[in-house]
Amino acid sequence: MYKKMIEESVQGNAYSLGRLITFLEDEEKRVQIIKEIEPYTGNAFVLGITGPPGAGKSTLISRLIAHLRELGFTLGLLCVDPTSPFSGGALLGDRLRMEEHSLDPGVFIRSLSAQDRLGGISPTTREAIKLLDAAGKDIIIVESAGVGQSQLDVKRIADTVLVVFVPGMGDSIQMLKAGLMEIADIFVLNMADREGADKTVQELKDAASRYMSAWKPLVVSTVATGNEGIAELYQAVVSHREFLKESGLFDQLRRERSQDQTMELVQELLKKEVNRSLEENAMLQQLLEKAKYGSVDPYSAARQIVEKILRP
Ligand SMILES: Nc1nc2c(ncn2[C@@H]2O[C@H](COP(=O)(O)OP(=O)(O)OP(=O)(O)O)[C@@H](O)[C@H]2O)c(=O)[nH]1
Ligand SMILES: [Mg+2]
Repeated sequence: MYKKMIEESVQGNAYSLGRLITFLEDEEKRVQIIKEIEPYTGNAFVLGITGPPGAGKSTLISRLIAHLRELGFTLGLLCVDPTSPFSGGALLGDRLRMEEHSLDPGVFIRSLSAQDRLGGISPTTREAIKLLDAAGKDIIIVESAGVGQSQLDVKRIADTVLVVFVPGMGDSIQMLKAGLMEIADIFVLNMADREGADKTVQELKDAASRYMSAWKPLVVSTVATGNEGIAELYQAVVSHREFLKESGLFDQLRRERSQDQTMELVQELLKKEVNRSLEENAMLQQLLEKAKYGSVDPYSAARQIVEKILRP
């Protein structure tokens, strides 16, 4: 059904690509599109960028895109909206920051709502990456503006994760504690034109040196507004990519990602199935009622319900 649109998208038709991404919001359509698109995927490199609100992620991405275009790469950019009341404003700001790329056919930019996942990685984001990949984009950048757990989820879809910091000691230590330490492949200290940059760089370097893993995060300073440090930042990405390829982690991570996604889908399908059974089956409803009034304890009721659903 979506064959024609997918063919057009694979051949570089941005209009069809945009429509397909819109269809992803609908689960039925998403399933059909993904079945068809899978054979075309697996070539793009996925770069995730996260960090606190206002750290300069969008400005940095805009500069990075300009640099990557000069090197001849085609690009896809997905901005995962924050669900905060500020998202409208942030979006408008992003649009302005990305304006220089809006007429470039080599760059496809799309904002995605993340309402179902609080700024994290929704099924739509995951599959939009696949669509961009199939459409031949060499590098796909995902800007995740969420905070907390949702920031960490970017690791689940990206090959390389950049975490953007700004000068100021308290903040960076807080962020590292919040779990960003585990997901960062590269620490970016943006706004290096601000006071305290040297000190924060040193802290980040100290933190990186304490990593127990084979890859120790690289630390890069940038001034996004002044276009400084962008080539160095890309070089750090290249180093990480080489590390992933040489160590065999690149393929391993991607396989794990497919497995991870499958598990997620299994759980979703089961949940739906359970809800459907509970709605339709009077005996199960009775068990729920019994738990409600205390004639059966919740553990026993839950076990009996699951038993009856799985082995009716
Ligand atoms: N001084 C200075 N200002 C910067 C730098 N980079 C970005 N800014 C400014 O910081 C503000 C926020 O930049 P954004 O790129 O919107 O930050 P962001 O991280 O994408 O913000 P959200 O998407 O809202 O989380 C803008 O006013 C930028 O002009 C920098 O290197 N130095
Ligand atoms: Mg932004």
